[in-house]
Amino acid sequence: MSNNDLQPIHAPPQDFARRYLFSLDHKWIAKQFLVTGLLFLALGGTLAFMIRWQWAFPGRPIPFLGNLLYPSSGGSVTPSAYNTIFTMHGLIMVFWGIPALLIGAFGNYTIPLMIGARDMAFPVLNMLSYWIYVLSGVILLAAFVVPMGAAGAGWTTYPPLSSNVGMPGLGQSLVVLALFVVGVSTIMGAVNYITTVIRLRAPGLTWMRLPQTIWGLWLTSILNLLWVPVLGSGGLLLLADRTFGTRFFLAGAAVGPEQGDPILFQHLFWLFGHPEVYILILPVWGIIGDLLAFFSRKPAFWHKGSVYSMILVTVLSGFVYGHHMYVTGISPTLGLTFEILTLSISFPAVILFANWLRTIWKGSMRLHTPMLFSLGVVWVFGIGGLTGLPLGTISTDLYLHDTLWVVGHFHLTMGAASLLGSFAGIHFWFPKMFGRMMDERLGKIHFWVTVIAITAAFVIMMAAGYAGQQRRLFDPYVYTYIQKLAPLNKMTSMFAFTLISAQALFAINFIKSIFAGKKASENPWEVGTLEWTLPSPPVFHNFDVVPTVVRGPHEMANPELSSKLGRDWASQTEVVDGMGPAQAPSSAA
Ligand code: HEM
Ligand SMILES: [Cu+2]
Repeated sequence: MSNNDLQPIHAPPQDFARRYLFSLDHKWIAKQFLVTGLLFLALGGTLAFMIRWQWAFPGRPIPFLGNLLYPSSGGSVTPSAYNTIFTMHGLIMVFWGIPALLIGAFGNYTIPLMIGARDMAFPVLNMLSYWIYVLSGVILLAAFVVPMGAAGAGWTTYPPLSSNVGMPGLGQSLVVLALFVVGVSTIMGAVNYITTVIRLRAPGLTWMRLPQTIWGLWLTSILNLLWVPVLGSGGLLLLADRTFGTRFFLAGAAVGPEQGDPILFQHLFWLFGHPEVYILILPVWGIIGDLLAFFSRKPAFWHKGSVYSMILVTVLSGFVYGHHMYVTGISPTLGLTFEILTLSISFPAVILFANWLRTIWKGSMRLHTPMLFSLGVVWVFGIGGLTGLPLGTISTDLYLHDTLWVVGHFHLTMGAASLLGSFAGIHFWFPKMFGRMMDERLGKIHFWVTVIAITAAFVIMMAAGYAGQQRRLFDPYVYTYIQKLAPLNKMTSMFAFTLISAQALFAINFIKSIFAGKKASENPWEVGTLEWTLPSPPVFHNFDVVPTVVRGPHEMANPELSSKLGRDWASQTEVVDGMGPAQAPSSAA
């Protein structure tokens, strides 16, 4: 039974609801995730603006939004409102913004097209995963309008602060419920992605012929499947504490004889929480692993080594979470074990990094916007990765824990890298998604302003952290030792304001190009992966005939092939006389 039979061609739907709302087409669902994710990023960015305003001009009314949101305090933020701002900023960025882009949009769009499939293995599950994501977003937003406001216990939601004692009111419960529901959507997506890559690869598309983009997304889906349920279980127990008066995470005299344990929640949170940082970066590693090769016009250096490194990081990511808990009174032996495991995870990361540098080395680079953003990821991830070492090491972490060094570090490795990686992916696949090109000039201006401002904003933040400034402080300047850091904080905020406002350039470019961008050809970037063998945009059922793959994803600059084809790239399906592998293998081993 060939793949052609395995995946019958469905006729495109006719009615509006099936076509635009409850579509089963992975390409449309990808666009739904893309637009919804961008809106949540905009909300997360607005909250970041408010944080940085408060640190630059403590107590001064927030421009544009202050009077609307905080009329009772004359438009300026109150201490409890500030707790809600950074908590919801972190949660929205990590659970509703970035994953919708990297996993929801790119996963949905690229997986079937890059493996030669007509759709996901479970189209209905796919459609439902988007609408359950939307439902979780509605529950989350509802928390902003209930009495006493939304969650305010930090994105880590640690009890007892996140219990009824620390955060009375419905808001915190709604946010924990929203986290549980977005987790359900994530697991649905993971099941779909994992099955599709295993079952629907085109004939000849062996595992090592898969583009790194697909490896990144596939491994991320495995992490989601393994670790999101752990967060879900912690959330349910916390909801039980808040709603039914159980005491899973409550301890102390007031609790009575049945003592719970707040530290237990931290274990459950970080068992998920550390793999989560790789869930947000593996798709980016995959995307830039391909794009750096495509735009350097060279094969990806040691492709196999990069794939094995991503696999090793995926495995190790579940064994290092204790580095978030060095200051919880963890036993020295356990602490040291987590320290060694944490530092060892840098080896595969360094191999990946070295492979990226070797790929671009002596490449004939085409500095189109997707390439610039990919190079931006290499840059911010390089700095971010290095600054993680003193946090993985117990002795230095005891000093740096909960300072702005931590905040700066994860914004570079998780925030900036996933943001720049998302822009690289959007600029790269936009022509295939919408049949038009994005504006390169606007794209380049957006890139340079963003990469300079994001580096400055987060590196300077680390300097404030090194000087001892703690995170999550409503007014840091109540502490005399932080008062001298006020100018530094003001400067950081100026860079953050520049960064946030520069995203308007992207919004203009994105919307304008959808309707008025230059028409895109089938393969504007001249690369060999399967999606670029299709029209821009592809037909509803993707492939008229499921292709047969005869080579890897990065066939570039092969002199023999170039002389035969008269160009420096070959597609994964192109059989070239006299060039191996001539014969197409019977099935996808
Ligand atoms: C637009 C750029 C951004 C700026 C200027 C920014 C700024 C900040 C600042 C200043 C804080 C510290 C708040 C405090 O400790 O009181 C913070 C916290 C946080 N940010 Fe961002 N951020 C940005 C983008 C992102 C992105 C893209 C992500 C995620 C992928 C992210 C995730 C987080 C998380 C998880 C926290 C911790 C919240 C907590 O302490 O509970 N941020 N952000
Ligand atoms: Cu970690």
